[in-house]
Amino acid sequence: MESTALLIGFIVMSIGSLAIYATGSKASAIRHHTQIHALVPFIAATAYLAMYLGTFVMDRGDGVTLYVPRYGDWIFTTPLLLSSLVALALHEHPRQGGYVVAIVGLDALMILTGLLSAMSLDGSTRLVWFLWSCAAFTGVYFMLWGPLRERSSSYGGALSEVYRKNAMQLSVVWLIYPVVFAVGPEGLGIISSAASVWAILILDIIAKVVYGFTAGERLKKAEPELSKREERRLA
Ligand code: RET
Repeated sequence: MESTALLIGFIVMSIGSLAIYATGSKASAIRHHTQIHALVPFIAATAYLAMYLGTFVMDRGDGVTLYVPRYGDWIFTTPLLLSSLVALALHEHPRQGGYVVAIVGLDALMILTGLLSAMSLDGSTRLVWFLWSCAAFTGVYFMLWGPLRERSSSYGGALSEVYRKNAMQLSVVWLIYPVVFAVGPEGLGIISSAASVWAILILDIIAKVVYGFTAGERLKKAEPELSKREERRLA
């Protein structure tokens, strides 16, 4: 059951990566987004291959299966997806480093403490790490909808609209991950291990492949405006 889902994950992510790169814009103002959006499913394909082969798939000690490559995937892919949004929000603002470090730092802590929660055998320890991970997650949302949204709005026009739409799509999909985790075997154990693997596969396809395409299409439409701004800045 699980192995079918893992194999599908490997195939969909590999093809998705190539397709996002092939169809994405290579215009200088936005090609970095295409490169990032294509790299994300390639990393996921690697993780799904590892999980399919059983590499770093282990028993927690109480019969619950831990899929460690999943966290290895997320620790690289979620910062990449966020960096693309930060780069968009701060298109022409100098000194973006602080924003990238803050949001990536919070995001990495969210994934690491999520792994600690999944690894914990004791129920209350698991809950504490889960809540701490949610606190970091709240910080990520705060950055996206507070300072970054404000910066992107200061440009107005297509740029701020693409930021708002991409950030909204990402925020809605990402919110479902902790819910699946909480009801899955690593959390409360309400749904089976197989159901949780399938649910995360669907989420991963939406958050990486579908997002890569739709975010890329929105960027393509805004490309003339973004290029014009870039030309003006370089002039
Ligand atoms: C965990 C468990 C603990 C609480 C929280 C979590 C959030 C995970 C998220 C994962 C997103 C992954 C994506 C991958 C695709 O590229 C670690 C499940 C808050 C938000 C979008």
